[in-house]
Amino acid sequence: MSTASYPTSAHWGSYSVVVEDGRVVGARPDPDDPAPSPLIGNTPGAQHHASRVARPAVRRRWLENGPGPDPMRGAPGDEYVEVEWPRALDLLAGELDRVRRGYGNAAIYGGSYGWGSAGRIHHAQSQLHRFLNTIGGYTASRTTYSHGALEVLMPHLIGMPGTNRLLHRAPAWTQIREHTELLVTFGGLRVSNTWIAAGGRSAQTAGPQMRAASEAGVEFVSLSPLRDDVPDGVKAAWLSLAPGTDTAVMLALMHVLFTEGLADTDFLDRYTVGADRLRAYVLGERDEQGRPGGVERTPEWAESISGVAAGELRALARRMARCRTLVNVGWSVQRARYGEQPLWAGLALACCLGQVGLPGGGFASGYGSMGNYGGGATPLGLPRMPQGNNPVDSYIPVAKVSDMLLHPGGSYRYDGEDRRYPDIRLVYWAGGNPFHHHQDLARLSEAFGRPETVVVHETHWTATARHADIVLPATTVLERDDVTGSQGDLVLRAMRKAVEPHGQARDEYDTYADLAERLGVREEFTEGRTSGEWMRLAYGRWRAMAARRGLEVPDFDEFWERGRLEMPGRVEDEALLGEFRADPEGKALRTPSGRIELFSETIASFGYEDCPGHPVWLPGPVLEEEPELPLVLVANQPRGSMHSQQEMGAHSRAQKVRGRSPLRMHPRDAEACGVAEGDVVRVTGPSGSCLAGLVVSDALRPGVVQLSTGAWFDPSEQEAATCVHGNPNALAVDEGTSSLGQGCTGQLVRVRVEPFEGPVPPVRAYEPPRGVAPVEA
Ligand SMILES: Nc1nc2c(c(=O)[nH]1)N[C@H]1C(S)=C(S)[C@@H](COP(=O)(O)OP(=O)(O)OC[C@H]3O[C@@H](n4cnc5c(=O)[nH]c(N)nc54)[C@H](O)[C@@H]3O)O[C@H]1N2
Ligand SMILES: Nc1nc2c(c(=O)[nH]1)N[C@H]1C(S)=C(S)[C@@H](COP(=O)(O)OP(=O)(O)OC[C@H]3O[C@@H](n4cnc5c(=O)[nH]c(N)nc54)[C@H](O)[C@@H]3O)O[C@H]1N2
Ligand SMILES: [Mo]
Repeated sequence: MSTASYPTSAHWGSYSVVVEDGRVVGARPDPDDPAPSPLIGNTPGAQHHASRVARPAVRRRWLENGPGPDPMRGAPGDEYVEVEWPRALDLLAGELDRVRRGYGNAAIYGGSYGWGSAGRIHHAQSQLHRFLNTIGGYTASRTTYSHGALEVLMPHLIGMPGTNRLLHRAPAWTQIREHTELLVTFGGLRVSNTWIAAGGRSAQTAGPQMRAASEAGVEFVSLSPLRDDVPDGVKAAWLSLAPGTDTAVMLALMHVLFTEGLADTDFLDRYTVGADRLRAYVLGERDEQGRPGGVERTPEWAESISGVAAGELRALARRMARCRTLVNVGWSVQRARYGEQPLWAGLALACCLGQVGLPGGGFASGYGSMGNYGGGATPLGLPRMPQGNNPVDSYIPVAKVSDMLLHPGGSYRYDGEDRRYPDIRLVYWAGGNPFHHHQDLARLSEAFGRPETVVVHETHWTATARHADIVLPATTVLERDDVTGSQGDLVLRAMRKAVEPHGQARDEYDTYADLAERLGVREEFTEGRTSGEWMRLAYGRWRAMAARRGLEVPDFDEFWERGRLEMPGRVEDEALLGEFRADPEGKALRTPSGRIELFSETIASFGYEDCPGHPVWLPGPVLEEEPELPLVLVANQPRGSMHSQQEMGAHSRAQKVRGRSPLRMHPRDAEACGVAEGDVVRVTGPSGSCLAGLVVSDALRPGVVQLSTGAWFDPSEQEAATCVHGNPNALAVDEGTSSLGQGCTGQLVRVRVEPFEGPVPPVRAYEPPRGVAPVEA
């Protein structure tokens, strides 16, 4: 028997896999990782799981009837035919050619949202986009499910793309420990979320750093519906608030600052525009349109909405004004209807405190949402696979995918534009699982019935793969060479192949090269290189860029031999908008006013009722009393996995209750609903239902239940529930944050919870579809 250990990396960290006789049998944390993520325990079970895609497969109905809309796509019992690679590639190349000639390249949807894997060369989206660009382009997607509202709103307010500066250059935890006295976080600081970073982190430092900050005396206040949104060992005051009410709380905190003379008027005058409009609104002198009259946004008013005591809010506002305070708005808070408002109000609140741009003070968004925030920054990017240019300018905001497929030519509003959906004939997805991530899965299933052809590359038979006409098996990171790293982590890592590909799985690069060959553009796609040669080239280009900045890194061979390198040029002392604070004229922001826009003429000119010219209180749909749906469900990120990936692995499985995702509920609510610990329950929301396993806990605010995302969508017993496995998107509502951002709103939904009567149906989510032969790995 041969045993070896291979270092690898995933979005959930860097670790080693133990390989015995060609099979991954274990996962070992890196010895110098202070707090390794338990998600690595999912890898051995997932790598060789029976749900791996082993051979190219084509849906029988598509094969027999030809391309066309088909409401049967994804239906339980739908059958596949396994074919040889050359046949699959011929079919797909022919179909791509038919669609682009008949309808133009904009009829191909290649938005293909999703996290794929950590390696930067075999990055699924980059590969797909490079290929589609080579054959004439595609309809793309913009922004993310993570922070769609933020990405559109923030450039209007601070004149810089949010994700680059605002998020990645947030003050490091070391700076927080040194300078911050009070960290007020809306949406908690969920340590399990910090296990994740795009490209993975070399060591899980966020949890230990939060604890170190707490031990050093930084005070934490967590506003959240869950008490355990803060890591053990961090002393935090928990202000339990009703989901979707953060903006009311922020307006009330500003009310205290304005009425008690605590607002920093010098800062507001010098660095912001529109503070007077906002002040008049907060004090009830003006309504959201600037007309005389309105509601005074007092702490008592906010208490009646949020449930946080007025006295607590007054005390908090006073403390915030006295201390060096950092206001963090977690991304979950904006992943809901009117999600732009808490971001804008949070920034305005930080401006009223006058500490924006000071070390350890001001505004941030992303601590506790992902591991790299607070990790410091590097001026260098990462080696990457060049994607080329898309000659087609058609795109949608990413979370509009169902709308687009269901309403070709339909109109919608987005960031000041009146736009129309393209007419999509072919959907091409690689590295994402929309049947995990999108809201209202029954509607998404209907939408996937509309195009003529759906193509999916997958490692596993996900529900998305089961909605495809052509499914091509992709290698996992353990089956290929790659490099990775992540922003704010600064360690570039080699990822060496550890095992042979499962079945007939291939590197997507080679799949695209062969497709490009059939379409007469192999040379344009490959430029004569193998993927290994691209890796060297990408590294070499990155090294040259470093050299231009006077930074030295070893050559590729040395890096590959060593397995990792520290990226030079670490920056830890950033303060968001620090340069602007120091020199407001010379470093004026790229906003119309050159300042932070607490009132935006641009946004006001769009005339959106769901996002007017300054932050306002707009009660979202989860605050509408509905006797049929008395509870609010928080669909946050799972502790057991990253999204749907490796969700069948041991660590994730151990958290399930009777094979289903755990639904957490306060004991009082459990009693009222007539359900008990360990029960299989039915959760019903506006767009459908799912089954889940009950966990009773007093860490939740009464009236709130929690069912994290992740469960593989299982519609196999639809009489029992839309999904019998526990995917909250079976019941969530498919609606944008507002006409401005059109971001994902999957975090919150109204539900009812009932005992599930009758025989409990099996979970079939991981069984490959009919016609697919089992494979011994
Ligand atoms: N209700 C609700 N829904 C949400 C959220 C929420 O808060 N509430 N959060 C949202 C957020 S923030 C996000 S980012 C999304 C995440 O949603 P996704 O990013 O779609 O989720 P993943 O499970 O990571 O999907 C990645 C897929 O890529 C596959 N894959 C991995 N490696 C490769 C590869 O090399 N090649 C190919 N072809 N495939 C590969 C995996 O098997 C997996 O199926 O979910 C969103 N959905
Ligand atoms: N383990 C693990 N970690 C992950 C991921 C994963 O799948 N698994 N996904 C990663 C990805 S892609 C992303 S984008 C980030 C997302 O990062 P976030 O969006 O920050 O994470 P969530 O877990 O969705 O939400 C965090 C907490 O916000 C609280 N919350 C919900 N609604 C409200 C509200 O209205 N007000 C307030 N004040 N609090 C509220 C909930 O209690 C929840 O636990 O997480 C990343 N980290
Ligand atoms: Mo995300």
